[in-house]
Amino acid sequence: LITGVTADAPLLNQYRGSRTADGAAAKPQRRPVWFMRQAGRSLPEYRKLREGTTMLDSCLNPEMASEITLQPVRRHDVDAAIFFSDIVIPLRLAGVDVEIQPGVGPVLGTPVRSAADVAALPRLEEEAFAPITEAVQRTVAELGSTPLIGFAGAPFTLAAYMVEGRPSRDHLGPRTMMHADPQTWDALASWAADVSGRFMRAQLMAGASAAQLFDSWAGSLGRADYAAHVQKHSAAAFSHVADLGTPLVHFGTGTGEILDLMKNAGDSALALAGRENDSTVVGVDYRLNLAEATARVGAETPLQGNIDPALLSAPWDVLEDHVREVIGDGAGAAGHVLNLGHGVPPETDPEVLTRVVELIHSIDY
Ligand code: 1CP
Repeated sequence: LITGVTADAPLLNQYRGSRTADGAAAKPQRRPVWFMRQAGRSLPEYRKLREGTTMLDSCLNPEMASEITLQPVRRHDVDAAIFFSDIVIPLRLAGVDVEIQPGVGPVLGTPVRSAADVAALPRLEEEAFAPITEAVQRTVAELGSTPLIGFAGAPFTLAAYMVEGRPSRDHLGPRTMMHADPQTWDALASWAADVSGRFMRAQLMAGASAAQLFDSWAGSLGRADYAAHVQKHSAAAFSHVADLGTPLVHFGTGTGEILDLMKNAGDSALALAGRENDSTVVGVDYRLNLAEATARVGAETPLQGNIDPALLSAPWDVLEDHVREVIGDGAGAAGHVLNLGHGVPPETDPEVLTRVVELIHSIDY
């Protein structure tokens, strides 16, 4: 049964396929929109607050993490907040030596490449989530009726950083490991699924209303590899939260060829939790037209996306035409939450984002 759908949560209505508890179509008051990476680099108030604090320290300071989460909601009037954190936070909480290097991204002191390395990974203790719980509770108290989205990195994307030890383009290390040493791969991906799933659960238990799994780099995998070596681990991550009744969102970039498998990863966790009638929300990147995405995943699947971030720097009329096209292409899906096809580029003019939100809210439907 779909519960908790209220007239004041247009985002959750769309995530649930616009259905109310009795199955009737609900018409939200406005078309919902939020932006991946809305919290952070493009905002001057973020850069000011972060001065002198490392990225991961700011994530683990509940007051700061909460304030950064709220900044884009105040500024842009978006329909959801995304929790300010990072996909490598569960690693740090477990005691793995990881940093976010400015201008680079996540870097590990010791990459994880052998069966012995995986066996030596520390256990993530439940108490370690205390700063996350506190930050989410503070944030939800301030947000009122605006939902907070929790998130985590999917096992493949997280493991990609762990094996490479730093950002990479082709993710050769993890892709080699899943074939050369499938047992070690499965052990590593299981560890990653456990910490990511529990990270999402901690956020939902503290008051977040939906959870998004970021498999940002899954687009480097062929269908056969995703199906054999990755899908079950992403399903396992979702299984940590599927019983909580909230919408689940699954996003990756360059994933047009595996979009149905990504939906199935979430749907299998929902089915295990007795939620056969709910569909995973599929996050679509800018490469795939939303009407084509619906053809690939089925009309019962709510979609999220997929404004091309590159067009945020194009002349306004070009951007406006593109946003209207995305809305038209998403009309055939059970629900549609507007978003970008990947994160906000750091150099984006924040006023353009505010204007995009105003445009989306002004278009009737
Ligand atoms: O130097 C800085 O100011 C830090 C930059 C930064 C920020 C603001 C990083 C380092 N992470 C974040 C926050 C963050 N990361 C959020 C906050 C909430 C929001 O969306 O507003 C989220 C959801 C993430 C998730 C994340 N981290 C992803 C998945 C999303 C995506 O963009 O694909 C990934 C791949 C990461 C790893 C990461 N962390 C930071 C960077 C620069 C990267 C990417 C590095 C790479 O290219 O491999």
